[in-house]
Parts: sequence; structure tokens; C-alpha cells
Amino acid sequence: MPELEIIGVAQSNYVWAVRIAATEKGVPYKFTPLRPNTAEVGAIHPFSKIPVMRHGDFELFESKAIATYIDRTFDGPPLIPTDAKGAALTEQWISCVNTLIDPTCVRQYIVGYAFPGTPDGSPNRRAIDGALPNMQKQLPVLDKALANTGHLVGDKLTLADINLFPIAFYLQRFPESKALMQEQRHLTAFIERMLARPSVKETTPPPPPKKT
Ligand SMILES: N[C@@H](CCC(=O)N[C@@H](CS)C(=O)NCC(=O)O)C(=O)O
Repeated sequence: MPELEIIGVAQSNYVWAVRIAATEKGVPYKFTPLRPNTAEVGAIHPFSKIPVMRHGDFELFESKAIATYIDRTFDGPPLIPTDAKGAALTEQWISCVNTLIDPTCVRQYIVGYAFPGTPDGSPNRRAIDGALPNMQKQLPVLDKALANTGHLVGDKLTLADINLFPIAFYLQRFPESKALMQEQRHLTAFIERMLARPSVKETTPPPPPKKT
């Protein structure tokens, strides 16, 4: 079997999720650190976003598609339940996180700090403050979903947990979201358990360089 190649920036929540998935499956892979909007990424993703994947002559974009391909192609514990309801619930939470939580918590709030796009590089208060009312509604929903078993679906790790984890992890880094996260005890415990997994330890990206 050819070697799997995962391409992207280690800090991206979607790249990190795909790398955790591959590691949980025990799949060796080559990680090629490339930024979005580069020629090589653009040759695979029509909008030049990360992650992208190569496996022999098979190329793929979109993190959910990549993780699903890895799950189905390789041995190892299933990351998507094989029963219809478990699979649908996994799809439900991935879709919910990617279409509702990520746009607010990552693209608006975290990017408002990490890539503010302000003339002096200061946090983009308009984006940050604009995201907070939605975040106050969204985080308790995730907390409640994790309350019973500590997992979003069933009582085992699935791709739904893996997809959520990097976002939850990054939310602990910024002031308002850190305060909000402290109120979500199930979500906080989920992060701690995920951090203890070898797959997460192996793939945790280095912290961003300190701004001077
Ligand atoms: N739905 C895509 C989202 C990919 C995505 O937005 N990736 C970000 C990094 S986390 C990116 O490439 N951003 C660069 C850009 O939008 O120009 C997936 O799940 O792979």
C-alpha cells in the first residue's frame, strides 16, 4: 500500500483532526507542512484550503472526507460507528461543529485574535465581541452533549470527538472563551481526556511564536 500523505499547517484545527484520526487508526503517514493558497495545495483543493491528502495517485480535500477515507481504508478501531444510527449521529455532530461552531468560534473569534487583520495587529474587537453572544449559546450545547458518556456519540471515541477537540482546545487560550469554558465542566473534562491520548500527544502542534 502506498504511503499516506497529509498536507497542511499543523496548527489548523482541521489538519490536526485528520492527523489525530490517522494516528488513532495506527496509520503511518508523511506530514507535509504547507500553507493554504500555495500551488501544491491548490493543485488538490479547488479553493486551496487545508488539509489535503494524497494516497498513491488518489488525492482528496475536505477534512471529513479525508478522515472517512482513512477510517474505511485502513485497519484499526473504527472512528465512524458501523451502525446506521451511530454513523448518522457522528455525521450530525461533525456537520454541526463545522457549519455552526467553527464559523463562530474559530473563523470569527479565534481568528480575531490570531490573524486580526487590524492596522496595528491588535485584536479585532469587532469580530471577537460579535462572536461572543453566539458562543455563549453554543458552548453549553456541546457541554450538555458530552454530559452522559463524555463522548458526543455513544460511549467511545468517534470522529465527532476528534473533529471537535482541536477547536475546544484552542478556546482555552483566549480570555473570554477561557472564562466561558470554565463554566463547561463536561467540555473541560473532555479536553483533559483527549490531551491524555497518545494520538493527541503525538500530533499537538507547537505553540505559536510569541508576538514581540
Ligand atoms: N471544510 C474544510 C475547511 C478547511 C479550512 O477552512 N481550512 C482552513 C485552515 S483551518 C484554511 O485553509 N484556511 C485558509 C483560507 O481559507 O484561505 C475542511 O473541513 O477541510
